[in-house]
Amino acid sequence: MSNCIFCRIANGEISTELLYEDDKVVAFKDLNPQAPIHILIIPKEHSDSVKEMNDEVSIGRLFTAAKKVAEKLDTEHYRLVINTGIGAGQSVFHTHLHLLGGRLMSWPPG
Ligand code: DGP
Repeated sequence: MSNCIFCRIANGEISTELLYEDDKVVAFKDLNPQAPIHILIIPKEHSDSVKEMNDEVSIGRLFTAAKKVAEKLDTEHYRLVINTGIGAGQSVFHTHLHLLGGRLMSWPPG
């Protein structure tokens, strides 16, 4: 049994409603949403952060999946974020892409 929470979601050990799944990626709602739409898109294969992802195809597939999720949710304006490292706000050390939408967002972020 993995002690990585996102590995356990990706492999079905923790039952979670998936909004999207393919051979490399799953997507599900964030437990602590920061916007009306807040989805996490993760690779099934574990890496601590995007810094450890070296496979360009897998990195690309995260973004392709995010676009599909946005289309599925019919959201035209959205933000994609990858927090990398504690100083950038990363708290779960399994690479994930945040898809945020459904409200106006300011720039620069806080
Ligand atoms: P970050 O801070 O960038 O590492 O984002 C981690 C996000 O993961 C945070 O917004 C809360 C979310 N999260 C943490 N644990 C769980 C969980 O068990 N299930 C779900 N759905 N989301 C989780």
